Amino acid sequence: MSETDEQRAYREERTDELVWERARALGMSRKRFLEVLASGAGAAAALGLGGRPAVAQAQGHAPHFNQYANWFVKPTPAEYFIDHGHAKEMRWEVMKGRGYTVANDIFYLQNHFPVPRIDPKTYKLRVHGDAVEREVEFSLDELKKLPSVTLTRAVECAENGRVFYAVQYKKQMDGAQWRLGAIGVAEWTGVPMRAVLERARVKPGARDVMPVGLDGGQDFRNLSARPMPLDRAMADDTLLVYGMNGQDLPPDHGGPVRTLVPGWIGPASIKWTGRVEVSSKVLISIFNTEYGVLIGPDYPPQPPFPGVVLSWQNVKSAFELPMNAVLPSGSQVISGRSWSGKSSIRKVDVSLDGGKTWKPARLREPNLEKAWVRWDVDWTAVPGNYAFRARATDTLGQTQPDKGPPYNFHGYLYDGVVDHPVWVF
Ligand SMILES: Nc1nc2c(c(=O)[nH]1)N[C@H]1C(S)=C(S)[C@@H](COP(=O)(O)O)O[C@H]1N2
Ligand SMILES: [Mo]
Repeated sequence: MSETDEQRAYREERTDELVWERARALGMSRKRFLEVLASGAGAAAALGLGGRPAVAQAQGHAPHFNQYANWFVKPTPAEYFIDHGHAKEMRWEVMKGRGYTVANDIFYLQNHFPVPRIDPKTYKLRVHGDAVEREVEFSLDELKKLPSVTLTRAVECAENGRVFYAVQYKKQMDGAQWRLGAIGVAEWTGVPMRAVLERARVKPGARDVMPVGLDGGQDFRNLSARPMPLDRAMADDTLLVYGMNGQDLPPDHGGPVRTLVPGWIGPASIKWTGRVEVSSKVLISIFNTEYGVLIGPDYPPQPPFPGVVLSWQNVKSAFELPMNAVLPSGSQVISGRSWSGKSSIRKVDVSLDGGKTWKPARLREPNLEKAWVRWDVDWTAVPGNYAFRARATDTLGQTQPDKGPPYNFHGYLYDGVVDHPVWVF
């Protein structure tokens, strides 16, 4: 389904509003601004303020060259990744027999712009806004001198599982056709965002906090930014991260410094964080208006937002197998992992016969909140075709439904129990 007229009108109006704010800051009169608008030149373009983000552009037309050739720094070999252009999905079969965390070279990727190369020696993090008493800056060394925290947590894209909307609604969504590999768990090292904000002395009226990425140019529309309420920014586990699995945070994953908001949708965890704005007003960015919002008939707009603004990820499961797996007959161990954005997993039920019979899987330690749990079941396979299913329940009682959430325009948060086709020879 394409964007409705109403959605488009909403979006365009909002863009004009933001462009006007910027124009005013540049000293333009309202009269002149309306003239520019009326000229049809496109206010943003006329003001020299950059075009549409790559996410939108990428969907419009087939490129005549590989525009993503230099998008990432690390190699993204086909044995580890499914190629979605601006995103690289982890192949689940690669995790079989591996440890709890995902190694840096296997961790999935998603960018809206090419990876910016930032010199750690000159890198600065700025904290500013109308809700701090003073603006402060930190070099990487200064950040590293603050008491550090190390946490093992997932980062998961809100689009994870999107391809299954196509199965459920017989209609393909726009954008990357992710299966379930838009998630990874790593051991992150950094400093609590709270420690950094406290240095700037947060005022009592503070409301929203927005980390802003250094990629995509310094566009006033904050193309690589996503606000969160103050309490989430001050939470113990919201970090400014500079280490991943014991190494310096790699450029692809936001190095030298990224934000980590465990359990929340991927774009909350802003990579290459260059500044953090603390505001007394509600902040908006493209990722809580155009994207990062459930938009559709079942999600009433919450003005100024066009639908339900996303925060927490939900409960999902994946088998450590290729999508159409071919297995030998005989006894073997079938394995997978399940996760919950908000908590840890209490149980996983597995069916190896398309839902006819179910049995509980063995859960292995560790089983961390906002990360995942590894599990397995024994199976004696005889030749034939099978559909594997897994259904996880977290400690809050959230369980995976038979079908995913009601249709939403971008295809976010698919958590339904899906068939995993397997052929035994
Ligand atoms: N600055 C910036 N941060 C970003 C993005 C981006 O394009 N720019 N992509 C977001 C999205 S949509 C996801 S899913 C995660 C992906 O993190 P990863 O590439 O480290 O796996 O980063 C988020 N943070
Ligand atoms: Mo994402």
